Amino acid sequence: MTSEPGCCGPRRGGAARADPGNPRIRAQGSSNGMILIPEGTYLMGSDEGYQADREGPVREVHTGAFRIDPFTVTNARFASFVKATGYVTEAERFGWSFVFHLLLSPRQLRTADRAVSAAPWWLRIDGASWRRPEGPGSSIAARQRHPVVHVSWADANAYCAWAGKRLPTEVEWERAARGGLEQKRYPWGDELLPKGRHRCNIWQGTFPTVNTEDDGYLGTAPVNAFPPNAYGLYNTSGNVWEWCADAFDVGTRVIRGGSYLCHESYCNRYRVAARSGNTPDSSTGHMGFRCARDA
Ligand SMILES: [Ca+2]
Repeated sequence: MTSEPGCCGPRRGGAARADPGNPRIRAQGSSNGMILIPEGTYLMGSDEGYQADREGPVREVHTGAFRIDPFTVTNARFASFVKATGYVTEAERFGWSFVFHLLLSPRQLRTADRAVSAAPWWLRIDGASWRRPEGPGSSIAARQRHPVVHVSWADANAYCAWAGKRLPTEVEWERAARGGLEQKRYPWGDELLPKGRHRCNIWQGTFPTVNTEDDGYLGTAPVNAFPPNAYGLYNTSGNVWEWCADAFDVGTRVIRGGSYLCHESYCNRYRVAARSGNTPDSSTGHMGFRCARDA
């Protein structure tokens, strides 16, 4: 098993960008549809995974009561935010974002920049953004209920501020994702395929070249695909990485949950204790977010 730095989240790499110039955002929204997680303790982390990820040691942690969204933020919801505020995302201001190679056309593959030497399956695509997830000519028209992607940590925070919400802390995220189960590998238990059924959108086949799509999806799945965990949260394992509020390391923020690119042989970070990080200005086609709120 290998773990390359570009596997979970290729990084933008510090290029300068224009002044944001985004409007002041006025909070609105309500906690309708959010899930109340009561005050309590749970066993966080695991003793497996990659040492450098610092999943362990397993320890008891406490959270106050909080609310969390059952779904990651969809393209439709993000479009409402942009329409109401005129917000311009970091990917749009930089003028490009990272897209996975199998989602691109032969022409794009010939001409685009393979920007991450350790992970050549990530291409820097000019014009890729939440509106055009695979660059010019692509669209979210048929993906209204899919997670918004190509959003940076700052973009996620701007949306949350507008919605009157916030990003979950990592401790909150894992508590909610575990769904009340103690020290299970996945939000539904220890078996990846209970009764032979797929429970999340990850990778089947040979990474990064052949995806058999046994779970039904090559890229993102709708946010309500697959059954929820016992708390009612959907897709906390796989589909898209989810930004959390906390720092992961110096200069990076936590991402949790893994994505449609995770595979047992390569990057098994779709486990509920798994964690990674990315720089807050980075955006990719496999990172999104869900919102939380104080109870
Ligand atoms: Ca899949």
